[in-house]
Amino acid sequence: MSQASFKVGTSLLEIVRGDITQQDTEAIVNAANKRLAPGGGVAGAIHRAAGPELWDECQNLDGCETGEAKISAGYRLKARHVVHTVGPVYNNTPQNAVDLENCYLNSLRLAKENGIRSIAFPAISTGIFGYPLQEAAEISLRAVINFLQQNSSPDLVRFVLFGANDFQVYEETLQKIRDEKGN
Ligand code: AR6
Repeated sequence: MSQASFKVGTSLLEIVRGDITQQDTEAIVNAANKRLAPGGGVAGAIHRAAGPELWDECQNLDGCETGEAKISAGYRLKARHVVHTVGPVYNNTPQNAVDLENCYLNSLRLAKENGIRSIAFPAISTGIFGYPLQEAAEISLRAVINFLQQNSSPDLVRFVLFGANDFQVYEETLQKIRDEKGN
């Protein structure tokens, strides 16, 4: 089954295999570029599914720095909001991990500030930006788990993995972290 879930504090952490543009969470996260322009990968898919109004709004958001997050409406998506965050371009320096963790934490903070109760993330930076999947899985899962242990919202955080291999890596990494924590 391409789905796994586990309770963290009062919230639910899910990993699923699927397409982020089809998620019915209140917000989906876009693995964006600094201009918040449509681009390829997840960003291109989200802009296509949301319609041209999304790019119109993004042009007024004043861009986004690496590790930071901005919020917009979702337009034709099922999700009411898109949280745009810019992952690091992988170059194997320690700053990469800090930036990637900040993408998740700043997206979650912005969601919380906006009263968003459910949010879906893609595997930020692991496509065009070249972040090794295993390392990215570990950083992103730990960031979300730590956030949910310290905050009572959002109620649901879902990782949406596009490929079977990506899902498997996330599933195994989540299991490893749970074993370490003894649950
Ligand atoms: N749903 C879920 N995951 C997806 C989908 C989808 N519809 N499509 C691709 N993925 P990427 P990055 C996975 O390259 O590495 C853009 O041009 C994909 O398999 O979208 O952060 C932006 O404008 C991979 O695992 O994002 C930036 O310039 C993951 O999503 C740049 O690419 C991220 O791949 C950002 O690169």
